[in-house]
Amino acid sequence: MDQKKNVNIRSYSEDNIEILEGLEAVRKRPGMYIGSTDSRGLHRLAWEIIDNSIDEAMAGFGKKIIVTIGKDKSITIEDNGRGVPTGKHKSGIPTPQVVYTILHAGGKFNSNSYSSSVGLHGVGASVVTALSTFMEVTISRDGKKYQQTYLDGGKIISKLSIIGDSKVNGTKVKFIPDYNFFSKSEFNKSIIMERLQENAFLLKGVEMVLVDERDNTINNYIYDNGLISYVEFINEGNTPLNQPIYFSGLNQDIEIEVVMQYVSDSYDETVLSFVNNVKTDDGGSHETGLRSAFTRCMNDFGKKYNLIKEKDKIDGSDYREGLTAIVSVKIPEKFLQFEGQTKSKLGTPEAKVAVESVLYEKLSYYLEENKDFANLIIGKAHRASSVREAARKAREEARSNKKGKVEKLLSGKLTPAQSKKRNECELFLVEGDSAGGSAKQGRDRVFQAILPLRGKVINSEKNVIDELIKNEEISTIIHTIGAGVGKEFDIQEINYGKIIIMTDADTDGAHIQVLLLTFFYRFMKPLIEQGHIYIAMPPLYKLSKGSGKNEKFAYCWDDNQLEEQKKLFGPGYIIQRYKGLGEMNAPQLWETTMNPNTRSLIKVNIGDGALAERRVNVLMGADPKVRRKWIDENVKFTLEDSFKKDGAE
Ligand code: 0RA
Repeated sequence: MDQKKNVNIRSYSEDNIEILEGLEAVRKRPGMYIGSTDSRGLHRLAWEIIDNSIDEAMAGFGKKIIVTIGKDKSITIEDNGRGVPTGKHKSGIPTPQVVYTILHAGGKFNSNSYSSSVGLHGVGASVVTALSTFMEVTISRDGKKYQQTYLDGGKIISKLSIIGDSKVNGTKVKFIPDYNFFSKSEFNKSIIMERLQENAFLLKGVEMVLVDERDNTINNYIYDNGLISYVEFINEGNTPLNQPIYFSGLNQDIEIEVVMQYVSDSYDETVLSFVNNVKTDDGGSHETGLRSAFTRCMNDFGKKYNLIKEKDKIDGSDYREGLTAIVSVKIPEKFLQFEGQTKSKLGTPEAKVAVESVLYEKLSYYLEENKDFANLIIGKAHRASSVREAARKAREEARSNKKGKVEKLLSGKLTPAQSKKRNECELFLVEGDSAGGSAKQGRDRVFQAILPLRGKVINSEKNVIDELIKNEEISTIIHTIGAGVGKEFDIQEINYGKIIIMTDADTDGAHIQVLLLTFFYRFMKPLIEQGHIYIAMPPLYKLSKGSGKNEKFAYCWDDNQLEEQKKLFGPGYIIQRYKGLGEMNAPQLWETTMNPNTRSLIKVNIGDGALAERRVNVLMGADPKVRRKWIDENVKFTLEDSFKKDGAE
């Protein structure tokens, strides 16, 4: 007995050395293991642990996953699956310790046929331990509750021990990231919420709960209709053209699910794809299969019933205007193949074939059974194709006499920059003529151009492209940027490296921001995707004290800053609250909001395509009731977060 114990202790200490060495590598170069050490990298830690619980649910064990963000900067992930096996691994070390402290041991540690923790994330749970000051694993199985804790990057302070009895099974992992490694020291509720909700859609009937102890909120997601609920969620706020169409099938060991729904008030195509329940942001072979089967089905039907003639120039994309589609595939590990820098593009060629053949067969049948629907979509495609053709012609015209005509059109509106280096140039879209005037005087004329916006920018969600172009403000913006619009937009041709929206810091200003962002999102999406759109941040207050030579003053961007400045200034200060840009004179506007050395800008980017899409839909879409409700529930969130704002620049 004693002897055996000794051996164990020895092997523990030996293993310790090896383990520490392994995890030390992660601590030396965290980026190599988790991609980056920004907010994304921090959240990767959570995904590593959450994916393991999701795998267990995908294998059919466990119906509930609870994620708790703690006040102590911890995060806890608890599932009610079978529990991590507690017996000894072949190395003699208890399995949980292997999984949570040995590098590369945990990439995949169950034998599910499908696994989310391979390929996309899947660096293993031990990487999380390596980058945490505290890691505690609690396992309930076989009537017992087991626990082990690791500190400061994987130091083992005690053996896996039984701490009590348990009638239920499950795994709970609590960790506190070592924030010294990360540039962000907080988990972001909305990022985690989006991810849990996404997983709840994909794991029909599994409940995902997010408890945030920092603000005492609980959100839970459970969808008995899975992907059908997902497509309805994305399209909420738009007018659906049809009930969601759902197909599923199996081909070459690949499980396929597809759901599709059209909306009548958007021309956009939204395709989301997933592999083993992990989103593939860059698409890949499963998406290719989907598009190809879809086009083929429509063309074949159209030709068969003489709805499409040989001369018609209908393109696959014409069929997909207004379509929201989700394709989710489950691929056995042996087929998995990912491409691209972020490994979020599916390579697996079998997936294209599988999706294509399942969808072609089922959709062809569906179209025969639902001829009205098929007619409707083919009619829509004809119109889309003629609009596309018209936009192409318009752009060619604009290009052939770009100089003279456009300059004339913009004279009196645009104050251009002198520099011909387009990348360096900045375009300020300024709310109102008076602020436009100050901006013109205050700017650096070498690289800053000013375009004042007078009337209301029209709501682009409700308008199709050819109507939009007729709106004067929108048309001026399109010509100023100079790169076309909609499908014909070509980012290579933009005249400005930065396009900066400068509005008053009030609700009207926020509204203009949302309208412009919606327009860019809908019709010049690459501008947002490639980080060309910014929001200027004028100060809210000016604090001053004394007069003449003794005057001192400071600008404040929020109430905290104001309070701090008040303390610094001592009694006798005067506060000016800026109600609009117009209250600042030209030098003030330059100094606070336009001078690259002193201003702050917010870079606009799209976090989650689907969510941004839906928020745009809800905010701008046709149904005012939905919009109203959503704004009431989320108003703060909306303005702060409807487009994720990156750190100030
Ligand atoms: C391997 C085998 C078994 C369960 C698990 C792994 C498992 C791992 C995790 C990670 C988080 N939650 C988890 N739940 C389960 C099954 C062993 C058996 O009971 O047959």
